[in-house]
Amino acid sequence: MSDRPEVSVVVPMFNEEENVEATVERLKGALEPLKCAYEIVLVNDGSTDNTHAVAQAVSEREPNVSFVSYPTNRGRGKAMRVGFAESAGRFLCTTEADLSYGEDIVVRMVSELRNSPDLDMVVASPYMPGGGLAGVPWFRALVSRLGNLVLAVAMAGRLHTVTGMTRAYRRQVLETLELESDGKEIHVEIISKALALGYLVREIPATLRWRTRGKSKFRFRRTASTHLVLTFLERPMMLFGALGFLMLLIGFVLGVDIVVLRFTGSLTAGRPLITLVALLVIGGIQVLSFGLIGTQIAALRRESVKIQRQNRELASQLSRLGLAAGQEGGEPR
Ligand SMILES: Nc1nc2c(ncn2[C@@H]2O[C@H](COP(=O)(O)OP(=O)(O)O)[C@@H](O)[C@H]2O)c(=O)[nH]1
Ligand SMILES: [Mg+2]
Repeated sequence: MSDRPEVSVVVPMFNEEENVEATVERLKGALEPLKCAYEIVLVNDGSTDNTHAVAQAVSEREPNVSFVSYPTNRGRGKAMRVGFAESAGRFLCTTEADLSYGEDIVVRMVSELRNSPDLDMVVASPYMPGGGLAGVPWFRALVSRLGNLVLAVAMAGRLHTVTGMTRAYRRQVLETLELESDGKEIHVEIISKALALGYLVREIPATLRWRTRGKSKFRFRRTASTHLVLTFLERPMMLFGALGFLMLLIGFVLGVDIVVLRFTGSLTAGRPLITLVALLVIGGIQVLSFGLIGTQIAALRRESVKIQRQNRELASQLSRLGLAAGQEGGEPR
């Protein structure tokens, strides 16, 4: 394909040998009716099964399929970043190798971006009204629902689903974000940074179906810990505010008790209760102060995302100018 594709679909894969062929076929079937140039970018994230061979064969056979691969497993975030760097489309989509949301979701997301020129990013959302989960084991569903609820509050409640990977972006969004996550927390990182930059993000209702082929690579401890850290980085007051307030409240109630004991005459000097009240009040104020400082740091992080974006835009303007000057002077470099 000579001209730039309109749509790139990035599919990160870790041990997905059973899914590669069928997923490419289904995506092709969904993308053809769009009547535009498209590419499917398969990223083999150090699979230990036959994914490499199968994906390579598919990419050699199919003109619209490209394939990137590296030998060790680096995590979903890394795989997505590699896929983004390989993609040339005006719209970039990412979705699961097992097509948990079906193949049509890609077309629905791209249509949404095409029809709304102000919109920068679309998220397939099982947790918004109209969306849902189908056949997902209860523990996974519970963890995911709770996680998204907490993260949504941390992100000022503008979205219902922030951890999902099935999304579509206008190219410029991904070009301006400085992304660093290697794991699946990259999805939260992208939303957090995109919102900080004022990009318009919209959800569309979607149903996530549990995979029928291949195994889920979900690891509870890793996912929970990375996502909890992100929540508190995003909104430190959710931890420090609640804890500090609780300490002050208990300190206050016990303080009232001491005053009552003092006036009923049964307070003995040096009671441990007095020390406890002092500790709770001082500790509570301290923890709240941590929260305030953390909030300032979170605001600074958001500012630095904006500065990173300006730097990237300046750098690309400079390189365009440099290129133009080089062409004018006729000096080949
Ligand atoms: N979990 C995980 N997924 C990866 C990794 N590298 C690529 N992926 C792909 O990310 C997508 C989602 O993975 P899945 O195991 O279904 O995760 P789940 O949806 O959270 O259960 C699939 O396309 C995986 O093949 C990795 O290191 N870990
Ligand atoms: Mg999955």
